[in-house]
Formats: sequence, C-alpha cells, structure tokens
Amino acid sequence: MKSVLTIAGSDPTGGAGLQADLKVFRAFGVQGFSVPAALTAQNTTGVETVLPVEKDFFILQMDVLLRDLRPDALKTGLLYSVWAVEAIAEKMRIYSLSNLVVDPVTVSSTGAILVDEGTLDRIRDLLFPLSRVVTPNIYEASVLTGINIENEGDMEKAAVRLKEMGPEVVVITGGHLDDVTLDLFYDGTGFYKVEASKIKGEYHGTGCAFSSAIAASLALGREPLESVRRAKEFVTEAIRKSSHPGKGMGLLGL
Ligand code: PXL
Repeated sequence: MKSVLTIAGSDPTGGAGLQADLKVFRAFGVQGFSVPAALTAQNTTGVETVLPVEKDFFILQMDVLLRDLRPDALKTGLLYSVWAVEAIAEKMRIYSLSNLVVDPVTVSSTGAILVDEGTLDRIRDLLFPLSRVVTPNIYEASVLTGINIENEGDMEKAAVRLKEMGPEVVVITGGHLDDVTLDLFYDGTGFYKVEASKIKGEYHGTGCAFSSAIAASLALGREPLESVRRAKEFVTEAIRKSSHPGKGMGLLGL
C-alpha cells in the first residue's frame, strides 16, 4: 500500500489539520502517517490558541518514524515555527524523501495567525525548492510575491513569481469568477484553470483536504495536473457532503 506523511497541526474539530488529512488519505486508499507540528484549541467558530510542539520532541517524532519507514509522499500544513521548517528540510535530505506538497498555511479562515515571525519566508526559501507542488491561496500568494492579486492576470503573474522560488508546480487556490471557483495551475510551461461550481457558505479545511488529496495522488504515481484535478473534484464533493455540527463553519464530509 502506498503511504503519505502529513506534518501539520492538530484540529480538534477534525475539519482541518492532520485529522482531516488522515481522512483524505483513507479516502484515496493510501496509508497515512502523521507528525503534529502544533496543537490548536479551536471549534467551528475559530482558533483560540496555537501551541507549537516542543522542538526536540518534534524532531524526535520525525526521526523515530522515518528510521523505520519511508512514505511515498508527504505534505506540510500548519508548521508554526521556523525551526519546524528547517528540521523538515533537513529530514527530507537525510531520509531521501520526495513528492512534497507544501500548503503554506498562514491564517485560519476566521483570521487567526498560524505562523510565527519569519516562518513563511523560511517555507519559501527551504521547502519550495524541495517541493513538487505548492498550494498557496490568494492571500498567501499575495504575501509571498508582493503582488496584490485582484484578477486572473494577477494570479498568473504571481504563479510565475512563485514558480521561480523553486517548486515543480504552483497551484494558486481560491480564485472566483461569477459562480465558478478557480484554481490556477502553473508548471513553467502552461497555465491550466481548474474550475468547479461555487457552493455557498464558509467551509473549514478545504486547503488541508486539497493539498492532502494531491499528495495522495502523487504517492499513487499520478502526474501533478491529474492529481490537482482529482483533488479539486474530491474537495468539491466533500463540500457537498459537509455538515454543521457546531455554531460556526461547516465541516467537510470526508
Ligand atoms: O486551514 C488552515 C489550517 C490548517 N491546520 C490547522 C488549522 C487550520 C485552520 O484553522 O486549524 C490545524
């Protein structure tokens, strides 16, 4: 059985974070491994606090796991700390890991800050060059490139700039065109629009599920564009099957 490792934050609602990632891996028929980089105290109305896992223990979790087995792909989500980013880059080299998908998580859908100072820069400098696919949303793409993204042309300019930072493929998520949601795929040769019809409402964890689904498909040997198309379909279906167990956002039906 192919396998994927998620290095991400814990979300007690299971709507985002590594709990969501593991459900996605199961849906794709791959074995899921998980190393928490941070814990959150949150519910469907928002994130109250983020607590990074202690540095040496975070590194120990990776070493103990990776001494024993080698995942076919990995994804990173909420990492919070600069040192977590540095440790992942080092472990990728030591354990010859490939098929990295980076979701450069910075803020939650309700506006909570999920990164320490300097972490996003470190993700760009250390993880982007090692990654097959990076999946910034419009906000993250704007911060990373300094381009204020307001339309599709801006998305293309930002994608070119992000590609120069080293990943094999860039997917900027969360564009909107009338009643369609648009993700822009760029591999250095062409732009591909990955579209789905927009479903009303606010859903938590779509970015986590999307990047996990891409990593699962890469582990199964699919090419990046095919992986992104399937991931978009998967997330759209999960939104359709979502539920509202709390007072805030909907949780994906994973
Ligand atoms: O959606 C980004 C995200 C990722 N990971 C965890 C989160 C969130 C947003 O709240 O809680 C654990």
